[in-house]
Amino acid sequence: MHDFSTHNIIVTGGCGFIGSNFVRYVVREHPGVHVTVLDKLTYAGNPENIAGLPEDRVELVVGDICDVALLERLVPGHDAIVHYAAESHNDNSIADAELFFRTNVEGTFQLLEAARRHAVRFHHVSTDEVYGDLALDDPTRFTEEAPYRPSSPYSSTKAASDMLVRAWHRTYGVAATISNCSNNYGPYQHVEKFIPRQITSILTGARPKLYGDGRNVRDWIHAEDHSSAVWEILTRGRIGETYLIGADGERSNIDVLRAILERMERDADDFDLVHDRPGHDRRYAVDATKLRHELGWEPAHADFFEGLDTTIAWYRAHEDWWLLAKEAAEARYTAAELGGSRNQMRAPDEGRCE
Ligand code: NAD
Ligand code: TDX
Repeated sequence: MHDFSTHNIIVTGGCGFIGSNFVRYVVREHPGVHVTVLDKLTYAGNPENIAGLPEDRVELVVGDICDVALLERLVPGHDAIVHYAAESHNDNSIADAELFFRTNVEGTFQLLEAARRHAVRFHHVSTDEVYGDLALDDPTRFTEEAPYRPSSPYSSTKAASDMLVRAWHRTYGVAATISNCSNNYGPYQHVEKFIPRQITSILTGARPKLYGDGRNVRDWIHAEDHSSAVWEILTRGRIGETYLIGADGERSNIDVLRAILERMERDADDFDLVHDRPGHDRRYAVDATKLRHELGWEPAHADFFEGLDTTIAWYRAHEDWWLLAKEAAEARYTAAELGGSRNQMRAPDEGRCE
């Protein structure tokens, strides 16, 4: 049972990868809740992601979180805002950071102001990237007390948005919580991101591209487990607190890529090493003890390879969902190559995989 009313919630970014997973999760698991999705439908937002959900449970409002007049009309009458909307891709932020600043910082500011004016509960969805990175041999993991040390334009705007949420809670008493989650995977993820990019490259006959030496480590969690964790924090988390979300899923990029290649019956070396991402974070690792102990949360998709199998199967079966987006995403990568040669193949002597 939750101790405050969550009958009528706004989910920003509910047509994106993780936000739409949360909308589907709430509709499936919490029958009394109505969801208003506020989404600008950028290149990353797709109404298909929430298609087929009951009309009396989910309403889509197409709009910008920076639109104050829209927020003034929309927010009254809702119990909570669950804030997923963001520009979310590191590579895009390196090519052009301006929209990241506007949506991630200004957009969060406008939502906080609306939450303050109308005394609405606010949950802010953020990332473990605000803590910077760890060395491969560092025995520690990120905790809620780790210092903020963002590396990329994307993660610096997410860090700024977290700071706003903390200040709006302390200064104005906004009933806010924050979650910082590790790398998500699963169906409906945009094809610009690592796992779906590699799967769809293989499906379209292109060679996967691995940045740098491929030894960077990400801590993977299935998007379904992120959704269940956000629900627990929204309904039972302590106001003013931050919770890290992670499922002990540390893996190197090259191991993940080789697992994909093996499952798709391709040779283990059937990929290209390409120039590294500027400022590329080496390793993320999340310690989710607080969430597990305080709220009793546990991931349901603890087997990464099982999750990878169903994710590959989903992309195989949904080419109509991703093909146009794939062409556009690869065109963006090619344009970025012209600017920074980030994705150009390295000369053979520049680095090899072990
Ligand atoms: P996504 O890019 O797939 O989706 C973002 C959604 O936000 C899209 O539907 C887009 O249309 C919408 N949007 C963008 N700008 C908007 C604006 N100005 N107004 C209204 N809507 C707007 O992103 P995602 O991967 O689903 O990430 C969702 C959230 O989770 C982000 O806040 C991200 O920082 C956070 N997060 C992501 C990960 C991950 O692994 N992808 C991990 C931790 C946290
Ligand atoms: O083609 C690629 N080749 C490659 O080696 C791509 C797209 C990525 N990579 C590497 C870079 C990273 O080390 O794979 C790793 C994962 O890359 P992304 O999918 O771009 O994710 P990342 O930069 O780790 O950020 C993600 O997790 C944290 C999300 O995009 C963020 O929104 C989230 O906050």
